Amino acid sequence: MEISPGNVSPLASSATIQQMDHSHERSHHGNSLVNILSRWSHQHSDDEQKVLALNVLLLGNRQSGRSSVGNALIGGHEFQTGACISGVSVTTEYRVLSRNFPRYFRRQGAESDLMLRVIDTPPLPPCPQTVHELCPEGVHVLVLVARTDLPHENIHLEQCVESLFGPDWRHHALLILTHADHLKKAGLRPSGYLTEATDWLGTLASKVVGGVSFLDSSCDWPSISGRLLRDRLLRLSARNHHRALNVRTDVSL
Ligand SMILES: Nc1nc2c(ncn2[C@@H]2O[C@H](COP(=O)(O)OP(=O)(O)OP(=O)(O)O)[C@@H](O)[C@H]2O)c(=O)[nH]1
Ligand SMILES: [Mg+2]
Repeated sequence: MEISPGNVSPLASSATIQQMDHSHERSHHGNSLVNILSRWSHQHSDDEQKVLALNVLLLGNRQSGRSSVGNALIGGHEFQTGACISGVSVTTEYRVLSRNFPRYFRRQGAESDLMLRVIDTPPLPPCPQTVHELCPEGVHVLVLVARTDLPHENIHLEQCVESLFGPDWRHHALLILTHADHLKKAGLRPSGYLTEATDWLGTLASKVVGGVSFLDSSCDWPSISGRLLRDRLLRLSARNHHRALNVRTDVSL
């Protein structure tokens, strides 16, 4: 399911096109058809250059905090979160939410919107065919989500992404460790936590080129940490020249 709560949608731009064509038919001010169409196409291609659209895939185990991270990224509460009941995850189906952040950054000397397409997922393992259907042009950023207070889970996270995307996955990945409030309560610092972390988590943290972020949902992080996360994600994608990773559909996980 895909919802576009952001400010710009494909529907809005096609409506603009129709309106411009229509006003041209009624124009009596001497502008030739060719001039008007050429001006429109320049405007249109300028507009297209000013939007960077990135596919962002959330991956993690049951109750890792994936949907909460998705909410932080889009700066909202549209992804449903909550405790699982009778061992069943709250998120049982893939869900895509798009949000546009107008004039978010500058690119090639011009202001550009950032359009995030965030894909929330059921717990691991992911379904290659579904990921491919939702992102036929590939995934720009992989957001791996794990809990600080349950470090013995998620051991298969790295295996899953490697099988799904091949060895290049690490250049597109960042790791988010949720439930950071538990660290505070235990008197641990994030840096100390990582050096003490279980083998698989320490290894994963050293592999992800996008680095590690700690999140605490007991703070107001959808609005505050969301911005920091988006910045980090954008920097990572820029390092890859906004190239997307293709999904391997010939694997079974
Ligand atoms: N204390 C605390 N609770 C958190 C944090 N992040 C998420 N939670 C809570 O943990 C529960 C699970 O969070 P979700 O974001 O729904 O996790 P999920 O991985 O999407 O869960 P499923 O879809 O059920 O697999 C929810 O009740 C959240 O409110 C955090 O940083 N600290
Ligand atoms: Mg969820």
